[in-house]
Amino acid sequence: VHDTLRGRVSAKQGHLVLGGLRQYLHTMINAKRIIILGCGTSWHAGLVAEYIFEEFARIPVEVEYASEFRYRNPVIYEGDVVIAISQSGETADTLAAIELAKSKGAIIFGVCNVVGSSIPRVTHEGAYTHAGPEIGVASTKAFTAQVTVLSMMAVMIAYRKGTIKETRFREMLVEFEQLPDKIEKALQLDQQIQYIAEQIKDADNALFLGRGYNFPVALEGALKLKEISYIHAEGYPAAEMKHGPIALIDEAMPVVFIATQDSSYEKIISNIREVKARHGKVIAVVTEGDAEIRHMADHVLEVPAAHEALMPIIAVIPLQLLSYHIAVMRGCNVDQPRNLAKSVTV
Ligand code: F1P
Repeated sequence: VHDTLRGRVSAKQGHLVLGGLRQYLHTMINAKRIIILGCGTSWHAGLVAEYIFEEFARIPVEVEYASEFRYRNPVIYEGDVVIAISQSGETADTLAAIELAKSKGAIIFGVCNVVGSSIPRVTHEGAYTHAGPEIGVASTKAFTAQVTVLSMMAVMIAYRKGTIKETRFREMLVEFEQLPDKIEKALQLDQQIQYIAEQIKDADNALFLGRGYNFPVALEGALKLKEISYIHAEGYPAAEMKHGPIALIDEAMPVVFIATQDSSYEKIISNIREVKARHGKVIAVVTEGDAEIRHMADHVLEVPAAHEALMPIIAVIPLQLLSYHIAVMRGCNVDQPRNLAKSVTV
């Protein structure tokens, strides 16, 4: 995906990446709803996809943990489209959820990383993320690649469905094209992130907050910190803070905001104010050149501007690096965290 985006992405090349979509494009375009299934990081990628599919393609989307879906009695209609997301392609819960949906007549589309794994073999069609092997157990580049592929699917379906016009489609292609360079820039934050990691590495808890497209990024940032550094972390939609988590905030609580300039920017600024008023330590991922949050937050991490729908692909990078450095400083094995398996096959 990275290589394809590096070259010129034309509608034709887009078709190549999403070759598997061709046969089921009409099914997707006409779908009454899409059910997205996954576990862990893959579920978070599904949440980002929900936002972009609904906004661009105007198709109702439900996102559910495969581990929950498989054990309840969900309503599945013949012709429902299920998108199953998995890095390993071996997750037992996702496989079981696919079998259940398939038995009720759903069309299953897989988004997997490992070529030839079990999930692509039981789906009707799919797209590989081609992120390369995940060396560590915790998914990182797989998330970036999953969200990229799902976003490309949503934009392409929206265009073919007519819910976005040619100009918007072209604008999005340029946005995709620019992603690799923006990701490179986000990776250059490494030294600054090391410094921040040093300041918060001894925390017992951390909170991650975001709105809109950045809400799933907050969930993913919290999951990465839990998985590899064993710090208890919670991700929340920032607007939910006042419904409970605000009680946790004091000077010992690092609060990571994903506060890039998008349609909820003003709202997230007031959330940052609320945390600062309670002496929380604010680390904010902001858009390059942001002048306002700089004066409020304890630390800011500037990432390049992008369309808000694609911001998760960039904004997650500093959070992955933050977890990585904290884990290393705490002496944790980042590649093989305790109790976690690369493929959860039972
Ligand atoms: C799902 C997952 C990963 C997580 C860990 C355990 O795997 O929850 O997101 O990082 O490796 O499994 P998958 O279905 O995406 O392979």
